[in-house]
Amino acid sequence: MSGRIFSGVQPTGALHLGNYLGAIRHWVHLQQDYEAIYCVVDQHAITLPQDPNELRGAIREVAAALIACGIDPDRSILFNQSTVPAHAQLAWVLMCQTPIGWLNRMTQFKEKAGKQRDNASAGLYTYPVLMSADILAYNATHVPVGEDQKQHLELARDTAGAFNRQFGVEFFVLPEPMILGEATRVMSLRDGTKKMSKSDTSDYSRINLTDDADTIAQKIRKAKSDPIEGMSYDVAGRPEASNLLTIYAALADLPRSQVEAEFASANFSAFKGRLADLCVEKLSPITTEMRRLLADPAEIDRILDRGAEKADAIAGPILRQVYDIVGFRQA
Ligand code: AQP
Repeated sequence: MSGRIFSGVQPTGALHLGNYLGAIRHWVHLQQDYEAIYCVVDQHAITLPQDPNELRGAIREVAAALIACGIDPDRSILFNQSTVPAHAQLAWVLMCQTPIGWLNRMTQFKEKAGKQRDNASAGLYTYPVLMSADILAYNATHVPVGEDQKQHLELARDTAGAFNRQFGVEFFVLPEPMILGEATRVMSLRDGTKKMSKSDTSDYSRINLTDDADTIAQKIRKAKSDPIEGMSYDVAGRPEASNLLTIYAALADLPRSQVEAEFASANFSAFKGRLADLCVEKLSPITTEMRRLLADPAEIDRILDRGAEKADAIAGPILRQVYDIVGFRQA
């Protein structure tokens, strides 16, 4: 084994192509070489308001999606965050090592809080510290994420370093980000300058792993295009064309330059047809397997419970050592 990886995904809605290409499909490959811990981060989800019944459903749905994508719960640890208390407990200790100035620099808070910053929850503001705790609770060596999480990963490294310095220990490993593949930042189908996101109000902005073939084809047909002849990669000048070429390359497992050359003289609509076919070919087995798994929610719960036990067996002792280092008396 080359190390221990931790990564998480929020149950804030159906997973989309950005989650899949930017993160999850790499998680599947990494299971072979790393001790892998994958978490449905439900405590992160409530940093924005969630309907309790929808949240319960989304936790199972995301777990089913991960398994359907190829995460093997017998090989990797798969669980939901709130069932392992060390995450929230360690977050408090780390919160006390994290200067407010570091949190003030986090761009995701600014984007998500928008103009209503004073009304945003303290949870949304301190979210990156909980993410640091998620990783450090396992002393994970590597964290595979999409580009959007890079800044939070740097904070996790800074927080680990601050703790080690404050207590004069070499306790926390500084986790390395792993930002892999061609599609590290998949953009919205409606606006090539915005990240594809679960919380975008337009369902046409993303391909969900739950979409059927007709919906996928329709969303790709309606994706924003531009009037320039042929397909070419130029992020600044042609963000939408560049995004679709990147998606194609990632799904086909081809270098982007090869895809660009292949479609250099194709018009947008011909290219979209080919992309839709490829998307359906790659995603429909996942959707079918997800539906099969979701027909037995009790089995998903059993998988998550088994994962939580294994996660707790790693994180519990690490938390107790942290408590000892900071000077807490333990029962
Ligand atoms: N558009 C994306 N392109 C590449 N990677 C992405 N990821 C998310 N969006 C893209 C990566 O997917 C993993 C899980 O993400 P998450 O759901 O926990 O959080 P997120 O980054 O906040 O994703 P969303 O879809 O934007 O969710 P909401 O709208 O709820 O905030 C992470 O590794 C992430 O980098």
